Amino acid sequence: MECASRDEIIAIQNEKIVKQVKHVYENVAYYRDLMDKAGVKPEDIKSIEDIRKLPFLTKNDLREAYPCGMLAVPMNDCVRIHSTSGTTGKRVVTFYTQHDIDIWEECCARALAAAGGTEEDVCQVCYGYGLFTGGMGLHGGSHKLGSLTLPMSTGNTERQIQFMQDLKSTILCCTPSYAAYIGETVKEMGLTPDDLSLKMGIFGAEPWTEEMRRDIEAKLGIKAYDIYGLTEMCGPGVAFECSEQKGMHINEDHFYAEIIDPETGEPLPDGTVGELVFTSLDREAYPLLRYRTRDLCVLTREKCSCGRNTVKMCKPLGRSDDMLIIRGVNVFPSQIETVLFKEGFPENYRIEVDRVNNTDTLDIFVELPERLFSDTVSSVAMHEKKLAGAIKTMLGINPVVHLVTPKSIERSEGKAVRVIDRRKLH
Ligand code: DLL
Repeated sequence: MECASRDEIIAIQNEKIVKQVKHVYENVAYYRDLMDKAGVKPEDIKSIEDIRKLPFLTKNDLREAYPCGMLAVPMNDCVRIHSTSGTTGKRVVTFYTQHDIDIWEECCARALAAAGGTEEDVCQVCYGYGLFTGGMGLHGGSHKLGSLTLPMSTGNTERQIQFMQDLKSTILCCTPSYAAYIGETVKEMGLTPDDLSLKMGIFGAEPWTEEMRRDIEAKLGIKAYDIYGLTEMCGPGVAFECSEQKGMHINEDHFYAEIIDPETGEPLPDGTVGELVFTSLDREAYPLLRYRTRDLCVLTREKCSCGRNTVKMCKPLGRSDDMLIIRGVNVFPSQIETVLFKEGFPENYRIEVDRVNNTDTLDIFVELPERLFSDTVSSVAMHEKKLAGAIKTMLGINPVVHLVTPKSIERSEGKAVRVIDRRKLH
């Protein structure tokens, strides 16, 4: 399937979308109302091209329909739920039939295989298990591939490393920030990558830069692959990197991707930055049509050296709702991370935004690398000034940089919280 031609992929999508729209219209009253309001009937959708006629869904719709309003099969037919972490408002709960689980695990198995994983591998899954989709998703993918699966979940990092050594784990699955933390702990334990058998990592669930990739690759002596997904579509495995490590192949036989202008909702051509929209083509229990992810992204359709013909998405450039507007300037945390790595500060950081006397403030706390820790106060001040200058060049606004003691910023075992915006509290 993964090496299907473009024509074959489109034929599959054409067939699936017609069935899926009918399934949703007949079984999800909430979406039927949206279609009726938009004046679209299932018969109007004859091929994947017609998808543009369908109304969008947003996270707000899912919250409104919480918990079962988007369910398209009887609850009895479902075998599992998962949920988003939902820091604000209601969580999103997503349901799966056995068929949905099978598809999801297949998608994750593809991701592992694309990175070179086989049944010979030992796959240590250190994404959180439970309602979060990371643990169970990669776990299922690893089983499907036939690898020996270590269901570690997060936490107890020294024990993770002990297992890694004792069971000779070859694949590590976790968030990139946890991978970096594991790398640090390996060093602290007096070990080097040569003491481990790791070959590759499957890292995702949060934004990470190319600089961070290189840092993790060096710390753990592995190749680090990106994996993308979201709870609303199934979880991890919607898209994954291949050996080329340039963009993530979307599992297009299950998910149809579009890029739209976030302001107008108009579709944008390949190669243009916009909001990523997904349609699940064959999910039974929780089939979302034209779901707006809020992730800003670019799609490309060039031929890939790995032989897959599926559309690729770039690393998400940020979320439209993660973008900070500081003194009127659009700032993505990833821009700051890129500068920090480039300037030789690959350790942990935290961004704090506040408003004092009606003016936005931007404070960036960065851990001192060990090599600079014994420096004099004046040389630390000089580094702070230099970093602030580099960030000003990138963003156009002046931050205050604070170099802090190594290891003083809290480490993350799941998704890292790097930004604290206190302005929302006012
Ligand atoms: O994070 C699913 C997942 C688990 C993906 C494990 C990969 C690995 P949610 O918690 O619903 O689901 O968060 C989804 O996380 O809309 C993106 O903003 C972000 N995200 C996910 N993968 C990546 C990635 C899981 N590779 C939201 N790069 C998405 C950047 C990512 N952001």
